[in-house]
Amino acid sequence: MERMPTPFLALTRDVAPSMVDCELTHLARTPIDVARARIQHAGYERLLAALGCTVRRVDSAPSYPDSVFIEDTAVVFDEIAILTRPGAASRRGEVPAVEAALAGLRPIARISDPATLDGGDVFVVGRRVFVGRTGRTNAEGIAQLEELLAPYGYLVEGVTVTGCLHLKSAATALDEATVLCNPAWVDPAAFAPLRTIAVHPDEPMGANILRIGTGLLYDEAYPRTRSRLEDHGYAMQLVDASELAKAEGAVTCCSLILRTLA
Ligand code: CIR
Repeated sequence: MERMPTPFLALTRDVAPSMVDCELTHLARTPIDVARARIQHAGYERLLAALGCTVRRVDSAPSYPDSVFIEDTAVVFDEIAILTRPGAASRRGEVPAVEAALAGLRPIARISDPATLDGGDVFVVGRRVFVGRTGRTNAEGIAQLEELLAPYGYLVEGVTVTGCLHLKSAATALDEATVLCNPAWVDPAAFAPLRTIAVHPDEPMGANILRIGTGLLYDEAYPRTRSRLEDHGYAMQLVDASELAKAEGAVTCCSLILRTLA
């Protein structure tokens, strides 16, 4: 009997043994327990499956410390997958294996020199594509993304971000009408007329939530923000991602979610 396809495909990547040498921009280096990070990552993958994803691991890249953060290497739409040129030079070698994994799933395009763009700087609501202006994504990267997406009717909007690594450290979508954000790092007006919900001020890192269809996956480290979201009627699956957070990663960073197309 033929197995029913799941609504989503999640590409993930193993935690590299070299993760202790990861890039850090806004965080001080603290010891990372790689074995524990692997256990947390496996728990994350189980939740992806529970939220309707077939989880497929891209070939591991032991010598790329940040390769678990696969989100930064591509931006995937139903119509096209765009390979990025990550802002950190140390991460550019992560891209070819992701290209191989995406081949056959979507037509492929790429961001090219001198542009830089990290997938962590991009989120989509409807046909609006919000892109952070950050240390990782430059104006050329935003312009190239705009050009690549224009034929499909997407509107690319640059968003000023201060104080954190990526746009998605500061804001992510909860659904097609609402953005969770940290107003200290991004001006909520950038998303108007969408509704915004602010993180609890004690939880500045709490604006990163992973939306999969109508499901939400969130880091258990932000209980005050979680209760705000629950008060608004949101339910979420919780994961412990504390070791990944020490590498400045969060829940969206560890997967590329593709809608399964008929
Ligand atoms: C980096 O600095 O590139 C990694 N240590 C963390 C990347 C996190 N990725 C993401 O937020 N999309």
